[in-house]
Amino acid sequence: MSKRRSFLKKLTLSTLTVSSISLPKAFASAGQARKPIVVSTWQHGLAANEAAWKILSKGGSALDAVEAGVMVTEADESNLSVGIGGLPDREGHVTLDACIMDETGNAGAVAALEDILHPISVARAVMEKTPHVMLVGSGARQFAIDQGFQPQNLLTERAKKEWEKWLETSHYEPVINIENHDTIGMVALDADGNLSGACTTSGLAYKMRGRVGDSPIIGAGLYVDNEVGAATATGLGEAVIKVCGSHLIVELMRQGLSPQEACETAIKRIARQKNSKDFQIGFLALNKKGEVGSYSLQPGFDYATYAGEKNKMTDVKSFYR
Ligand code: SD4
Repeated sequence: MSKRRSFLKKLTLSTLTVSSISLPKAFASAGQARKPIVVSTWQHGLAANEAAWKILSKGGSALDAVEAGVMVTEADESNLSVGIGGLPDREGHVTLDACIMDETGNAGAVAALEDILHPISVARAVMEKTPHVMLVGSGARQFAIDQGFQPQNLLTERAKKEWEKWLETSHYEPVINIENHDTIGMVALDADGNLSGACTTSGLAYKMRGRVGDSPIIGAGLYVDNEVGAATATGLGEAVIKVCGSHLIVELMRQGLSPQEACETAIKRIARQKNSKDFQIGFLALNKKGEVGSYSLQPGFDYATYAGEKNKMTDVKSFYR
């Protein structure tokens, strides 16, 4: 028998022997992923996670879960930075950005979309029904209407009043933490071990007309690689775009970093940017094993995790104190 064949024979035998012995529990579970699990940014992540969990806990897909999850935030008028009720641009238009990625690496996005309540569902339609990844502005709006989405006014009385107050000075400064109302980024691992993610926002309040942040940009506000993990971002989009933040984190995880180490490395990269003391960035990452990591530039960022029986908030450590 050749050396190689005898080696293979031994290997098969030893494999058989090991698998026929019952292993201690801890050993047997080593290597098993913590799933299903869903994580999402900020306090509003709790309600979003509830909707996602309804799907995940019944064995549904991570893709369906993240879409349903962030739709809760999009429809919440009390939230001033996602969907209806979002603060408008400086000309008074509510313009929405969103993207979604599935476990096959497919992606869809909309940017500067107006009058449509659920940009995440339009992003999903772009992914599933067009040969493109991203539609913007009036083209995105027209596509949504063609798909049966009903146009409606998204500028609430409250947001309009805030904008009118802002107009008195027209002083523009991206606020560090918008009192826990912020972009929702959500990533999930389903019972089948598949990852997906979604990210949706009305962007920075009083931005220039036409400004697009990181949230709808694949690789910036969100990235999913089903072999490795997923990441999402919140905060000053310009800073995230410049380092391809979410893609950077997924690539760092591919090289062996934990989600926590990857988020910290990406934040440290951003901390080198000019004026990094004056803005906020928060990253949230989940790997294939269901391990979660998060890190922010400034204090004040938190995220929600639903796994097992619990849906809970976690405060995030930051680079600056
Ligand atoms: C943006 N990243 O448009 C989004 C908004 C956000 O804190 O997360 N604000 O830049």
